Amino acid sequence: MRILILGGDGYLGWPTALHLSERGHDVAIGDNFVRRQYDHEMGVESLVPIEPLHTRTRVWRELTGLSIDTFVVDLTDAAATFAMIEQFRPDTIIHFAEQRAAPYSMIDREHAVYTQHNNVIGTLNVLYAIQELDPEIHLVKLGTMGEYGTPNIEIEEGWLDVTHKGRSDRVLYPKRPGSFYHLSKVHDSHNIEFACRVWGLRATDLNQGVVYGQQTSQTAIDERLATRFDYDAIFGTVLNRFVVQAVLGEPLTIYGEGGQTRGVIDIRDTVECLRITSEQPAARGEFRVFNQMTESFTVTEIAKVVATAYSGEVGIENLDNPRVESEMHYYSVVHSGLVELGLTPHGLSETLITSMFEVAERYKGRVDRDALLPLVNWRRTANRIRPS
Ligand code: NAD
Ligand code: USQ
Repeated sequence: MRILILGGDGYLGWPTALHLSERGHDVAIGDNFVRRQYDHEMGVESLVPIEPLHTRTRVWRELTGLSIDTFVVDLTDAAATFAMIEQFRPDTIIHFAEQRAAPYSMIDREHAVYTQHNNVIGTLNVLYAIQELDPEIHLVKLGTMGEYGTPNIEIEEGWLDVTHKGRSDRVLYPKRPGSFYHLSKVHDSHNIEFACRVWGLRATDLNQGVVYGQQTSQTAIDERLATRFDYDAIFGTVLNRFVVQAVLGEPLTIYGEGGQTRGVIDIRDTVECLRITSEQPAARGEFRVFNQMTESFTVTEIAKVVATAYSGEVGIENLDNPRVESEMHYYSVVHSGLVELGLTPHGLSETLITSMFEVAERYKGRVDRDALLPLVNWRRTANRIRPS
């Protein structure tokens, strides 16, 4: 199968490209490297050094004989997006290419507008390109569990059967997201569902939980194939941050009471979900939704798992929550669709966390401790991103 991976230079896109290449697919990557620019803007770097994309693909070819084509394309540029798809002629497009940090989208007006423009317009351009160039292409789009928020009823996989005043219908599950970033994903989901309904496109929306881990069997072959590891308060996700904080002897930063519950997934399961979904496409006209998470934990539980797994002393600090979110709530999620298609999930284990401690230990000299502090407050419309 010919698979075009948009955002293939990122944390998840790069390991997915390697996984699918190793499985015999013809893989190409499209990316504009804007994630590397955010690092310059924020004054931080991935904990683990990462090679330029051309070095990554060269090393992969030298080690395996497998080629990965690359396109330097900004998805908000419609002409370039159409040209890339016309040239590569994919069967499947996996779309990771968005600004993905909730705190980044909440810095100020400019970052909120950038995030929604980049994400929503990029996805619209991809939808138009598919419809005009080849409507058989299966779009596999990364959504997020945060689209749903934390409703007081069970979260279904995308759709909800409703009976209201004696009449019944099947509707898109109501959304109540928690940042302008998460909202951009809701807007994407609606646009994609509409394109499936009116043009008969085929799409799978993967509402993914918070990802943890840094290595897959392919990235571990050679350090030049490593994917990024973000630990800062803007791009770093909770479990990855807690691992780095433990190794540095810094307290684990629980925001608020810590009762907020999130679905999580191991990076090795992420890449496998993408393979399974690509190899078993949605039908024409179908907007298929899966909840791509394997377990859920409160933030306090995640902190305790990390503290227990670490051999040294670990402090835990409850900070005033910089976000506006429920800190104690009901959380129950249906996530059987991907398992039914063949996913065998990895549970969060001490072995995995121990391997992350090893990575953090090796590179801890690269950490900028100031970048650990959460400075973006949801209640403010203009935030500093560095301590003054
Ligand atoms: P990332 O920022 O590391 O990677 C995204 C890639 O997309 C980057 O390489 C970036 O340069 C590229 N990109 C962004 N805008 C682009 C544009 N306009 N044109 C071309 N390329 C562009 O993010 P990630 O952590 O790998 O996440 C990938 C996807 O998965 C995102 O859509 C994110 O919302 C979703 N997701 C991530 C997580 C997580 O925990 N990391 C969880 C759930 C969902
Ligand atoms: N949190 C802490 N302490 C920290 C960092 C985070 O308590 O040091 C809390 C947050 O308040 C939040 C939870 O942990 O309640 C998750 O925060 P996060 O930064 O790990 O994740 P989030 O902002 O939701 O975003 C990440 C990815 C995003 C993806 C999302 C999946 O950056 O791309 O969409 O996870 S989900 O959370 O399911 O929406």
